[in-house]
Formats: sequence, structure tokens, C-alpha cells
Amino acid sequence: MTHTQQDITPRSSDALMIIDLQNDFLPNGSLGIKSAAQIIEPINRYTELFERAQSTIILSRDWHPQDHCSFSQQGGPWPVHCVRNSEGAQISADYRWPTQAWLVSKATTSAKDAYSAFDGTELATQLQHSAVKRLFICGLATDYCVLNTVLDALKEGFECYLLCDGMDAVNIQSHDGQQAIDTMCQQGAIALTLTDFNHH
Ligand code: VGL
Ligand code: ZN
Repeated sequence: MTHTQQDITPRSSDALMIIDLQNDFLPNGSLGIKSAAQIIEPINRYTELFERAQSTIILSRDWHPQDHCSFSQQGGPWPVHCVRNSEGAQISADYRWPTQAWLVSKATTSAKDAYSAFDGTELATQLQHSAVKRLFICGLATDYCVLNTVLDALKEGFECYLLCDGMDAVNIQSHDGQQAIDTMCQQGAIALTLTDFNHH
């Protein structure tokens, strides 16, 4: 796609970040994205590529208490989703876990929502301590948690690469996902798909 000179071959100083690949955001979930099943195999493939390169692999998860402020019963915008320890909050059973991964839980307290995996977590510090330079990001949802994670990552100074065939959008308005990708790229992210890696 739009990368020009960058060598995107995965390295040990890279991190693959998989945002909120949880049952509630997948087709049968309470906030299910109908077309999202198709991102799982690309994400499995990315996981293999980055594991082979000994990159850091990070999975974030939305991990809400039962009375979370984002739930409509509490006056929030969303149906009940990703209640911690529930089936809906589990990472998809179709995801093939690498041998090692970091798990980052976010939006874990009732009174505060957090779309970004950097919001209220130690992620930035942990990445800096591990000398990670580049983030390759996929997951759900392009127009909420992926968008906010990438914008925070760019502000923190990380190079960001969007794995576009590994993400999908809620699309309350039909172009929200494409708009989010445009916004992330305007801020410096680079959009890629699997075919970009096969050439390397
Ligand atoms: C998300 C809506 C509500 C997301 C989380 O992971 O993008 N979206 N909570
Ligand atoms: Zn949520």
C-alpha cells in the first residue's frame, strides 16, 4: 500500500499490538462487528511473522466491571460488553496465541472509559523499557480503540504501522472506519496489508 522506503521486515525491536480481539466485538457478541470474523486469520499470520522475528507481542483487552459507565444502563453509549471474566471478554478461541505475549487490560474501573491501550496502563513505560521502536497495530475496533491507541502511540513517539486487513470498524456511520484510517495516516501512521510483507 502506501509505504515507500521503509523496510517493514519484522525485527526484535518491533511490537505487534492486537487490540481487543474479544468475543463481544466478534459476530455473535453483544457489540459484535458482523464482518470481523475475517480479520482473525490475517492476525494469526501476523502473529507467526512477528513471533518468528522475536518481536514483542501485545494483546489488549477491554476489561470492564459490571456497572461500567460506558454501558447504556448507566447512561453510556454502548450495550453491556467485555465484563471482566465473562465469556464475552475472552480473546477469540480462533486466535492462535504465541508462546509469549503481554496482556494489557484497560477501562477496568467503573467511573472511567478508556479506548486507548495507553490510557491508564503502564504500556508506554513497558515499551520504552523494552526499547521497542515500531508498533504494528491491528484488532478492534478501527474507529474506537485502534484509533485512540494509534493516536496516543504517535504522541508517545512510536512509529506506527496499521495492519489494515487485521482490523475492522463498528461503523455507526458507514465511513467511520475509513475516516479513522485517514486520520491515523494524516498523523503519521503507515497503512499496510499482508501482501506488503510477502514481498520482503
Ligand atoms: C471498543 C466500544 C466500546 C473498542 C471498546 O474496543 O473499540 N469500542 N468499548
Ligand atoms: Zn468498552
